[in-house]
Amino acid sequence: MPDDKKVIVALDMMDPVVARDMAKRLSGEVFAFKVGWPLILGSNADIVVDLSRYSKVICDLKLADIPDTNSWVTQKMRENGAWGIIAHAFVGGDSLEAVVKAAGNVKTIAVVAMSHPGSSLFINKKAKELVRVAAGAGAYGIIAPGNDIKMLKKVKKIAVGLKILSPGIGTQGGSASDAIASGADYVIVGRSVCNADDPKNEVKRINAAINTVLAQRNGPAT
Ligand code: 3DU
Repeated sequence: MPDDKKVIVALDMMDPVVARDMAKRLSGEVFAFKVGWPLILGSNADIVVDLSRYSKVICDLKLADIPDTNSWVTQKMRENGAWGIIAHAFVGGDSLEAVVKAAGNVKTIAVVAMSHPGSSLFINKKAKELVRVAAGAGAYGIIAPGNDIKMLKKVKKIAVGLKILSPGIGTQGGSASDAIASGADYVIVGRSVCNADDPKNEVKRINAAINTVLAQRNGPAT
């Protein structure tokens, strides 16, 4: 059965009990959950094992270290059942390759551009080069901002064979349907889902908006 969900929910919270409850509620509606430092520190990384029962888990540690250190952290996340791991591309091909190698079947996703205002100072100026670093290292995909459509389109043109995962949706101003229409394969949404009165309904609403874009792109089913 094709995996038709395109929403990755960022569980940005410290409390593993709250995260588990949210994952239970949203399981079946998402492509994956993304967990970052707050939850990993709050749970001693066991949350990755726990949440894997509900969906795929992407560990967003934004690794940016020397190859050996990147490799150790990646191995730990792999042992805990991660589906994906996010690392920075700006540290260079050797550090990213170390993640890809240690990850094995776990997907490596490289950050090539970011969504916050400060990213215009350094990282986003190098986005094209960083896409090449990601491709050269054998990454599965890249992170590119869903609230900067110009950047997303620029990156999409050269990201051949790489999946694009786009944060910056909702609270940071981006729209899921615009991001998908502009080349994102998946959108990452945190606060606007987790803080919604009805998070499940909010994910369903985003899924429906994305499906409309995809139906327009693919034309009527034959
Ligand atoms: O703004 P939101 O609450 O939807 O959360 C976005 C998530 O995506 C959050 O976990 C953040 O760490 C991550 N992220 C970005 O927001 C922007 C990036 O460039 C990369 C990751």
